[in-house]
Amino acid sequence: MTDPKDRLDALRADIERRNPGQPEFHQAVREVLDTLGPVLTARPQYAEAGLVERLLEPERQIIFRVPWTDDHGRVHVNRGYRVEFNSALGPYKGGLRFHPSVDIGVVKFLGFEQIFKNALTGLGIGGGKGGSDFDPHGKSAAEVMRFCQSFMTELARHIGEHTDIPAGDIGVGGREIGYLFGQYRRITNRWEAGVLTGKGQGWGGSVIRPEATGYGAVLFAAEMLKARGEALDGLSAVVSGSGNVALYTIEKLQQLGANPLTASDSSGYVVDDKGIDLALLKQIKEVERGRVSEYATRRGPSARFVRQGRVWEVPADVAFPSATQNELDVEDARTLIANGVKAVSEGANMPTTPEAVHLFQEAGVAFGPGKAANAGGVAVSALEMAQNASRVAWSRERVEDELAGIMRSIHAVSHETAERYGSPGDYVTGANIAGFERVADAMLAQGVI
Ligand code: NDP
Ligand code: 2IT
Repeated sequence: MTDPKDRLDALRADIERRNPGQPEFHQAVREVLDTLGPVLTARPQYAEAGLVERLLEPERQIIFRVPWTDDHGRVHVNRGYRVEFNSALGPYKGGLRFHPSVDIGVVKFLGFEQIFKNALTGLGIGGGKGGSDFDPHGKSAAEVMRFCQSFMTELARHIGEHTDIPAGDIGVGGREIGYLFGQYRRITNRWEAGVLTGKGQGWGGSVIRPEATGYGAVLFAAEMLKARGEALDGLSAVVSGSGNVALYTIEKLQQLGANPLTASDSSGYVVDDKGIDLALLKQIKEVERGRVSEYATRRGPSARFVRQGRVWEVPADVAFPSATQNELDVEDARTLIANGVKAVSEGANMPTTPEAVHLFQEAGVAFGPGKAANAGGVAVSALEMAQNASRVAWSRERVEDELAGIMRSIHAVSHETAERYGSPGDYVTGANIAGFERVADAMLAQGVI
């Protein structure tokens, strides 16, 4: 039989040839394939069943036109996507991203990662992702609503509580989920709460869902530190982004006694020597939908705005990339390591370039990959689905406890799997193999489909 390594190399080359112009998808695939050699050697039945080949091909890819009219009566046309990647473990589950950089390659990278992340939660959810190249920045609420309604008019026929359940991601938060849900309900004439997650708490949303991704990323960092006999309490932190994930990363860090010093957006970052004033940052980002630079203007002398700078140049003990893919490169990793960083926990999806990941691992920094570290968001989405199915709302304490338990269990299985396959402390290998095994076993049992 072919050596697994040769087979994986051939598969990678094949993916690059058959999916041209999709660098993010190639990167996500390469990062997973690079770690699967040992499991394919140990379990030849996976290779015999063509499992990796099947995993790499989405079950379905949907691309559609989204026409909408702006406040001045001008017509615009965007492109909408939903990639239903793998449903071996449950209905497709994953967010929607509205950002000008969205194309089919970006949606496929996110959908591919989602398969393994969702498997790691231990809950019954398959992997999918969607979105649009629509740019919400500078649009009025009425324009965002009309866009969401047009987007859902097409998407509605493809989704459903037993089929595919979207949620938020970059550019899609509670407001957008509300507009999308309203249009779905109007089109279908069904109160189908479980078709979208991240809903408002008065109409089917789960407590803690807005907080879950950021909270989970911090809990994962705490677990990594604990495994080394250390704790978050008293540590300084750098956080990138100032959206949903970043804000609740900062909140949980403060709850656990750490001191987050930074936040950023695509124009630059703020650093606050006294630690971030979260009430002010939330007011600017969540209420006023303003820019992070305004924080420095309003906070006073302890804070400054660094235009076009990267938060990674601020010395700190732990780092939380929470904005977007490839935002932390090899130069940034060198700087963080030189400044003595102990742990990096990815709140965003694939924010660290592969070369930077290797540098962290070589330097002995605890590195938590997004598939494991940011799985708290989708995990609480699955808990929202459970509440919707039973028409019961759980308490804050119950959801917080469940989230903490899931993050501990993702850490434990990633840690244990890395050890079992001869890479102790390598959470990338551990998370990839643990997620893969769960999906692969389900696919094996369900036959060649
Ligand atoms: P938001 O839209 O709430 O916030 C995104 C933040 O990242 C903003 O501060 C934004 O700045 C910044 N950002 C986005 N794109 C870029 C870019 N190309 N360059 C620089 N800055 C950028 O999104 P979320 O907080 O929900 O998502 C952040 C990351 O977390 C993403 O990678 C997402 O996939 C991931 N994630 C999200 C989950 C969730 O539950 N929401 C769950 C798991 C992962 P600006 O406003 O200037 O664009
Ligand atoms: O990347 C992600 O895990 C998300 N954007 C959340 C997906 C979800 O279905 O809650």
